[in-house]
Amino acid sequence: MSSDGVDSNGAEPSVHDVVVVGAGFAGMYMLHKLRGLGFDVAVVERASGVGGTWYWNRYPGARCDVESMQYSYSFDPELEQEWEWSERYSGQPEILRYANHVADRYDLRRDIRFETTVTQVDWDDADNQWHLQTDRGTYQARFVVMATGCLSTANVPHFDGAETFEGPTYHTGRWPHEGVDFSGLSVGVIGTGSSAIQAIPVIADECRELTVFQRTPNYSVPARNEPLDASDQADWKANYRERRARMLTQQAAMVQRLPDGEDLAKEASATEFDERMQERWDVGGFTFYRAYSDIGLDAESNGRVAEFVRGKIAGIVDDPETAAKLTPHNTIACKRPCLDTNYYETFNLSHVHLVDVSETPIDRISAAGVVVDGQEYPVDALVYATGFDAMTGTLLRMNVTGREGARLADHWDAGPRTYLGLGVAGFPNMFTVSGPGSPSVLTNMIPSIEQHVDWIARCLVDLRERGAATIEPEADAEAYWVDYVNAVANLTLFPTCNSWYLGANIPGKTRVFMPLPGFPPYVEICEDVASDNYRGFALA
Ligand code: N01
Repeated sequence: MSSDGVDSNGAEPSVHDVVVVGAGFAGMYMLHKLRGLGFDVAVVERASGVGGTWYWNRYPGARCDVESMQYSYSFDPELEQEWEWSERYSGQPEILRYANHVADRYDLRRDIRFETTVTQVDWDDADNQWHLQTDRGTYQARFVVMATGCLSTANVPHFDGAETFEGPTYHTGRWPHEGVDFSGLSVGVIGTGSSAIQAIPVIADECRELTVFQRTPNYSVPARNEPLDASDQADWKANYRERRARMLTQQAAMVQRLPDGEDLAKEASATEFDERMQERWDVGGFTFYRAYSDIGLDAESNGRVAEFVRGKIAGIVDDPETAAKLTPHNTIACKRPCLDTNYYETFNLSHVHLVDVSETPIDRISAAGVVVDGQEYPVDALVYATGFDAMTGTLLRMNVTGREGARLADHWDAGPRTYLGLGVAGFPNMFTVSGPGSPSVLTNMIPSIEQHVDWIARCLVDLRERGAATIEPEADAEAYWVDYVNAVANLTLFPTCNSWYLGANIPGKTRVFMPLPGFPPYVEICEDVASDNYRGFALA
């Protein structure tokens, strides 16, 4: 960028009040909200359509594990009433249709520049503006909102020889739009996280042979998906305000089908414990993990619940050796809990094979398959269900620099540092929606997104009314918040396993717990900060 604001191609930058990066559920609502408040907003989006995570994750079986009536926007009662969901948990195509409906209904597309990837984001102290470079021109704005999603940069682990593989390879998070026909093929799947657990039963239905390469076995609970009962949907719609309000009082911003248990798992009698867990296993969904109040907090209680699921695996999987390989021994619900439809059952099919790569990792990929411990497992197509560089990957890849050219990558060298998961010291007028340090991925994402967007919008209006040009977290407030998030996480069992919450899935990534457990107290703090003259932020 030259001093006269002209980019290297000689084109004038596109100048706005706010540039929003990303047109998923966060970016779309941010645009709609700020537009309604009179701001000039441009959204840049690397995909060719809206929907964010639901645009990219088109793998077979992709489905939300938050129930449909709760995984939707609440900001417009008319939208709530007019949209009809068809299943208890919506599949990816239906959620993407909903995202497109929202984009059309609120005429969002006219302010979204699709197929535009941000390559550099620089704050200029001289003009108090952000300057964004993209592969399709430059942008300039006083404010930038990173609505880039928590799971938007695919993790493709390095395997020697991967480039020599002669068949097609896919990553679950970048699935081809036209779909993939696996019929008659031998397919390999690497990974057994949420994406794989959903994809494996569906791919197994279609392909000739399926070989799953598992590094860590995973706990999974039945989702019990089913067509959404019309009277259930009507009941939700008739009571939406009260239900939405109740969702916001819950730790994960969603209500469950059964009331939360308030007692301790470790104190329950064997009969009472088994009956309660069985009831929740039969109902399906995350209510399973709310059976007792201490499942995520107390190792002994957690161990009882883990043992219950281990018993289920042993009961479902016919071959004892396969059952043993599929059986996890780590803390349950320490990694992101998975919900499934026939996951463990799939391993009873004679054409489905499980290869344990926990002790002998994948040696390499050959032209014809995957090599483990010197043995080649031939596959025609290979699916990487290997997850994401979560929460920080996308932000860091945009080469953000703040005051005096300080790099976000340096500021976050020892793990992400934010205040409230909303702002970063030294990076004025930059907001992160569902950023590290906020409840984000530990919650139902849409209410979390709405809370952040509403907070940011209120903040921008307040700044406009006060005539303030900049807002940024104070270094002390940020340091306090990083300690606070760590202290809260350390009260739980979350830090006891290797999860992407900790960055443990990416070689070399600093191990630090990134999201903040507990939605309601967090919302209260955000409200309090805003009402208390944006305590912890410097305004100028
Ligand atoms: O990714 P993951 P995901 N060699 O990181 C394995 C959300 N989501 O895409 O556990 C061999 O969970 C890795 O092994 P290990 C949800 O928040 C939601 O499945 O690290 N294996 C693991 O098994 C979820 O948590 C929904 O030892 C390797 C797998 O790959 C998040 O997205 C659906 C490996 C990655 O699992 C991410 O889920 C889907 C290697 N070198 C996703 N590297 C719903 O709403 C990695 N692995 C339902």
